[in-house]
Amino acid sequence: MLNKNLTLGEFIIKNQSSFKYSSGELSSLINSIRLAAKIVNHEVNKAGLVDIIGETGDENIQSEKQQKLDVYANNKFIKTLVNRNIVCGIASEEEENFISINSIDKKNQNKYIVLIDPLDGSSNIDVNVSVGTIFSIYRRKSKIGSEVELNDFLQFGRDQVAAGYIIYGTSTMLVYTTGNGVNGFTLNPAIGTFYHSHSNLSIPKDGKIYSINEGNYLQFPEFVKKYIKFCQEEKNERPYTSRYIGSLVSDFHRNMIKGGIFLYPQTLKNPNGKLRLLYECNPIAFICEQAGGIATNGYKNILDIEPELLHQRTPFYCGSEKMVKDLQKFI
Ligand code: P6P
Repeated sequence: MLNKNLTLGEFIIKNQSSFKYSSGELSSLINSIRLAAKIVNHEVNKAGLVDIIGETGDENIQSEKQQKLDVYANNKFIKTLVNRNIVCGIASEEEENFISINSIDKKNQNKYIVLIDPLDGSSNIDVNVSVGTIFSIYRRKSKIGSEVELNDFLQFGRDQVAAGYIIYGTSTMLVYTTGNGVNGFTLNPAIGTFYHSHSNLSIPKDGKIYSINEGNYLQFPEFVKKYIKFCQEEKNERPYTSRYIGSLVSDFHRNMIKGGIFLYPQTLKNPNGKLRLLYECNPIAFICEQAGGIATNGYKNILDIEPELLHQRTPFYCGSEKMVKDLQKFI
């Protein structure tokens, strides 16, 4: 039963017994992400007013132009997580290598690592379109107290203990799962509190929205071209509609609420796909599956892809079960 007066903090306490690991640490983890989300939200919302929009002139390791808010968000999430003394390692889209907290605090006994895309969809910042933060949480595999290792980050998506996103949209929402369903919390900016607004989110089994950048059509694999034509065929009793915001969190969130499929195939420019496995596709896939949807690279469930590189990319198809299965029929 949804209680919209329940705050995120109260929800975590109420449900921490369902988290199979030490509840206190998870609560601290989600609470530190909540704090960072409020700080970043404040900057995103006023970005138009101060000189924080625009490019820093630097490039991140993806050789994408870094927007100032990207850098700001990255620094805030890392600082909040380090200061709260909760995790032993952090990996970020904006950082070439992972950050070992152990090297900062030798007594670090923390068990969790976080992978994060601090500001996804950043190319939309200057045009005032929704952007988001995506996070993925694992328990470390290496010995507690030792230096965190690359293998702590290269874990199967299926082994995530929690994952979520913040969407800085018409309202700011934090959506996350710890493996017991998906819940959404909406920020009341007047008092800076997230309230439980969406209980046990589930993706409709079918839908009519397909989200893809059709500008790359000529480069798509044949099965994707066939699926797009299937969606556009006259005979459909309810015509499909194409919706593409160009911000993964926003496109996925809409599809989760209304039903739909998001597609980012490989292209000539990105032969392995554009989206990153560890801090974009795996967390979204975990949420998608928890909400009753499917997330695949076309051939394999995203959560079962063995990671080899911190910033590796993958083709990504996710959303309503029937729509993803319809797509796979064309493979
Ligand atoms: P394109 C944003 O840069 C992003 O990483 C995702 O949020 C989004 O889904 C995708 O890239 C958009 O890419 O090539 O269609 O602009």
